[in-house]
Amino acid sequence: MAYEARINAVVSDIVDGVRAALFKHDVTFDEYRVALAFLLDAFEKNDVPLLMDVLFNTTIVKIEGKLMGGSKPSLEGPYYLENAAVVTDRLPMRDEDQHHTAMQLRGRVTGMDGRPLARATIDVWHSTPEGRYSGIHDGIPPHYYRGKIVTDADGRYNVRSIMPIPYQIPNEGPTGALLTAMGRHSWRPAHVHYKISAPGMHTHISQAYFEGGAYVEDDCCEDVCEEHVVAEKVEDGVRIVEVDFVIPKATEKAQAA
Ligand code: MBD
Ligand code: FE
Repeated sequence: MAYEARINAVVSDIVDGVRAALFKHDVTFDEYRVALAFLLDAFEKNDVPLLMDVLFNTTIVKIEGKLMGGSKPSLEGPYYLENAAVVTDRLPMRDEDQHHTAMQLRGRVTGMDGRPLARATIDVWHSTPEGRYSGIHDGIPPHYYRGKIVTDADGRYNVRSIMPIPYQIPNEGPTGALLTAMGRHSWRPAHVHYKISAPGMHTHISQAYFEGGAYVEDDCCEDVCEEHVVAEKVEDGVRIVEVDFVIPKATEKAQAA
């Protein structure tokens, strides 16, 4: 479809969908003004990325997963940092956090043909035991609880860290106010972020969640899917987070319907 025709088709359908909702609920002028003020406030306070994470980003993620094939993707979230250090056995952390429940991130990366992806880079990042992110929130050295893992010749990775906890997304701003006004909360289940890159391959972004954890069934960002919930498994007191990834080539993208 030509560029212009596609923009027209997508935008017209979005507008039709919104108009239908406005009619359905007989939205008043007062409510319309509140909505307009809300949008201006969200822009002014740079809260639009978070708002989009909560409302629409998961939809685009699902579409990408459908178009690309391979493992299902997840939201990237706002806290990826490009320049994490390469780690070989454990993510750097504060000394006082060493006593928290350990977790072992391990698994295997393959292509769509089932062959191992050697020397792929897996960026992993997760919250501190207080539900904060290094380099973003105050007081935590920026390289803690983050790292780039490089897969071995068999596509495997294996790195130690400590368990994150459920995390409350920033809720002092307009997005938090909207969730509260809707009677919703702003919690995400404990999660680990992954970003996998290798030359010529599609960059795959994912998250892992913990079976039975708080908010797994009720993520405010609606990102959790069954495939990303890791079954409870403990070896010598260490929570095993075993996740395999199947990554398409950058050129393997399926044709849009
Ligand atoms: C997060 O840590 C996150 O993962 C998402 C998706 C949104 C806000 C904060
Ligand atoms: Fe996160």
